[in-house]
Amino acid sequence: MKKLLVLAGFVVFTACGGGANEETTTNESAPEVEETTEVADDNAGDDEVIVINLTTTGETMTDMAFEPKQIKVPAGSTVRVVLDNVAEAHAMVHNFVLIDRGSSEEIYPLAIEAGPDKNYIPEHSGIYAATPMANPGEKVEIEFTAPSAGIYQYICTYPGHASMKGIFVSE
Ligand SMILES: [Cu+2]
Repeated sequence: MKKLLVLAGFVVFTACGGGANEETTTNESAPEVEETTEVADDNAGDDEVIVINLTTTGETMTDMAFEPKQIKVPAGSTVRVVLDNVAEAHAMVHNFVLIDRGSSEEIYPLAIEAGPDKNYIPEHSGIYAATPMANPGEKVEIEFTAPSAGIYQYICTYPGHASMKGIFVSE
């Protein structure tokens, strides 16, 4: 009997999953059994987490980049950014830092001041969320509440990585 319920839950999840994907840029993670039972619950949707799979590509300072370069989520939603650093070169150390658009030039020097002990993440009112640094081949993640409606930016605060930028839209 229990098996039947779980199976029914899976069908529901799959149906919902299609719609939810429109909100995320990519969503390749296969639904876990635990999640399906959660969704089968009456509270489905209340504590939904939008998973954003973000990759950092490139092996040099000239071609390193975030992929995708734009993320769009509903304002106030719970977002989990999973940053997958697929690079192999040693200098390709990256993080994801969500900031107020236009504040990056102020944040970069502060990040260098903060240094490796603080993961190159300074104290700054324009920073909303940040992952730890991901070494080449490493995956890191951060869960946060999407800021109020507006256009934000995500950057990498590793020294010299100012060319890595993306647009984060809360709507
Ligand atoms: Cu970087």
